[in-house]
Amino acid sequence: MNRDRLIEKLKDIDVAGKTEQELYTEISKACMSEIMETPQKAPAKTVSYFSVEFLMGRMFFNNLMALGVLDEAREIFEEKGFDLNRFEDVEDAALGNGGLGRLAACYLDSAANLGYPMCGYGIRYQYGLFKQRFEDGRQIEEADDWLKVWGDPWSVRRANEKIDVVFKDMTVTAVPYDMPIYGKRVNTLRLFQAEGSPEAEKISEYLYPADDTEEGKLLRIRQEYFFSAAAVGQIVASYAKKYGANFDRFPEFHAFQLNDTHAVFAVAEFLRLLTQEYKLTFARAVDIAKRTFNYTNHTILPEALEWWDVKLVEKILPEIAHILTRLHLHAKREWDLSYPIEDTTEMSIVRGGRFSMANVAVYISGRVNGVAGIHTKILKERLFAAACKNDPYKFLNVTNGVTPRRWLMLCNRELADFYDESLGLQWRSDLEELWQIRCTNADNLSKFAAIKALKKRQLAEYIERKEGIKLLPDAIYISQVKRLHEYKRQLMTALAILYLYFDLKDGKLPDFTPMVFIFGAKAASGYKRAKAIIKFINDIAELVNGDEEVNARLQVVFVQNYGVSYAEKIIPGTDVSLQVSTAGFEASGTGNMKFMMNGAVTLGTLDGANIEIMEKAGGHSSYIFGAKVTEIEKIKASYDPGEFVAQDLKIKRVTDTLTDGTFDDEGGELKEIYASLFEQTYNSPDYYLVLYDLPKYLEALLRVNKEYQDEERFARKQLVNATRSAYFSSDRAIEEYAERIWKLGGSR
Ligand code: 26Q
Repeated sequence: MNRDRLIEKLKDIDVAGKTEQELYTEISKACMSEIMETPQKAPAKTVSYFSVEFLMGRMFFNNLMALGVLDEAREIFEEKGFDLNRFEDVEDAALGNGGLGRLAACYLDSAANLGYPMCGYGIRYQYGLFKQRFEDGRQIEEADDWLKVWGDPWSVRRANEKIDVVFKDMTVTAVPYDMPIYGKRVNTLRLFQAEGSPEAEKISEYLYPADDTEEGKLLRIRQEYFFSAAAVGQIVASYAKKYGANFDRFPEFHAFQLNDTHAVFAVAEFLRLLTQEYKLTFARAVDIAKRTFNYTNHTILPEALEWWDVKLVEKILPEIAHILTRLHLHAKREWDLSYPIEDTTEMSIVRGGRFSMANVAVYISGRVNGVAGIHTKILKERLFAAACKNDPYKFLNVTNGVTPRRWLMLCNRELADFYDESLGLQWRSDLEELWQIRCTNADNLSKFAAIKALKKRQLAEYIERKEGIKLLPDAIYISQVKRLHEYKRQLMTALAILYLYFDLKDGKLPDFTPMVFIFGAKAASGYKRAKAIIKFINDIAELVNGDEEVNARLQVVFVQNYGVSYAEKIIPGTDVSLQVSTAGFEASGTGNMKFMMNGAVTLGTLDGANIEIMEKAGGHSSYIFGAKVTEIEKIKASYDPGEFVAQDLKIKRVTDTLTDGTFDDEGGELKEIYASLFEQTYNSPDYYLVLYDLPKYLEALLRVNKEYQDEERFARKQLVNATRSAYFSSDRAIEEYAERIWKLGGSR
């Protein structure tokens, strides 16, 4: 890539008479042509990252920054009378639900920037994650036709590299679209589009509309096999072209990473190809697969584990079902030889007429990792205890990370500029340098505080434009942005806000610093209770914001259509990051890391990566509360939420609002929430300990409220968080994967 030449190309672009979209395409294409001409060193070993989700967000600003032309491009087009910020209307590439998909995007970014060869494989959904708006406080979903207005200039269709994927009832053509990932090397994200017939096209039409529960099983199986088989087919064919049918050296050149179990059919397809096309014995093929595949687990929620009915798989993929069954027997025989006295039922690939995709992944993988220390511990002690007992070295932890390019340099360039001025540019490639910033230095503190205030103003302007709500200017900005799920406990925050509201009305909080609560979350379309919680929070917002007695001190806003681009605004403008999941349920969290990097303090439970974040930031710079993982079981044994609430009338007053007519409940949503807290539903009453942890949550919030009054001291806590966040860079995470899992050694 030739930067000067690119600048010249940009200067040559004429803006007159062009639509925004035409200009967007032209500028993007100019960048693409430079990217594509960057020469590539042939890699020694390549990582193939299999993921059914890639939540890339907006590529325009990120890529211009990566190419080092963002500032100059802004100036060039400014002079021509065009403000590049108008491209903030470009749709996000939202081909993912949440954490797992965004992690894949961060990892692609880091691998490219560190120079590791990695190719992402996934599906090019025609419609990404639904767009969300609120009507009467309720979530309305709309199809995300992300290509319609702006197209996709950042990808190249490779029709000549298409490949057929065969199902029993149809053959589907997988057409690759390649998106270059620009860094020290140019890597590729290859997304397959399904073509050939109207039924075929359905496979890549929609992102599976859930991040946790089940829906449309057959289509989901088709999606999973579709992209896994296309990717494996191409990788294996290109290897065979070079080395023939001798696959002994395959693991020298390829490491496969399964981003959760959603691509486990890749294992079966790999075995199918090696045994049927290349005539290896089954045992030989399994041996090679074992040296190639690795698996990352992202959730321990039982309802999110993949179990596919053998009958269902047989129906559309009989050979694949046969291979998985054969693998089951193969594994059993191996276990009988290696651990004859152990009970290995738990590790079984087929159980009760279903394939356990997690057990396939664990059996075949050289390395299995969790995504935060405590999560990996739970995997080893509970979910995969039997497998771990027999093969402890297979399991390891790699705590997640997020890319500091998008989540600091791009979304908070003021903070990045401050670091440049203080430290020079070295920190940009080594975040550990940030430890050198002195957090007690008055000059540093006032500069940091000014940046935080500016980012808060920018956020307030943005929210006013998008939602029509004016945020209080002099308040603590507290954000809870993430998918809506009971275990993440947005409901607990809602109840805490109501509690504060009543206290304020009763004049019980005399020195209260104004607080603004910012929510952002999408609820899975079939997840009724999550949708009810959105409705409840919007009801509370209406009550609080409309009450002249309190609305100068308390404010609630639930932003619509939260996603990557919204996050880029909210995170830098936040003082306090809420990470309040029930201990043991959030595998890691990655939003928590983005907030830390931008100098928000964490108010949260000892769950997922919060634990490690609070370790790095120190107890004085974090607000920890709530039941610990080790206590949960004991608490639950004797916990009765009805009794609990009866002992605290102020909490009872808050939960009573769900049924006492404080809010209109025509749709019955609030009653349903009430039932979830006090009755046996699909879970035991208050399964996630919302009420149990509420008093301690309130204490923590009030501690923040009080300590924020000493603004300088609070800014110090924030700066400590920002400057100690290096560990949560995805560069660190990818280095760990490269060394401990992929064995990339000399491959860059
Ligand atoms: C399950 C069964 C059938 C169909 C789909 C699914 C399914 C789909 C998506 C199950 C899980 C997901 C997504 C999980 C996810 O996003 N997990 C998050 O991963 C992050 C990255 O590691 C963590 O930080 C979060 O803690 C974790 O919740």
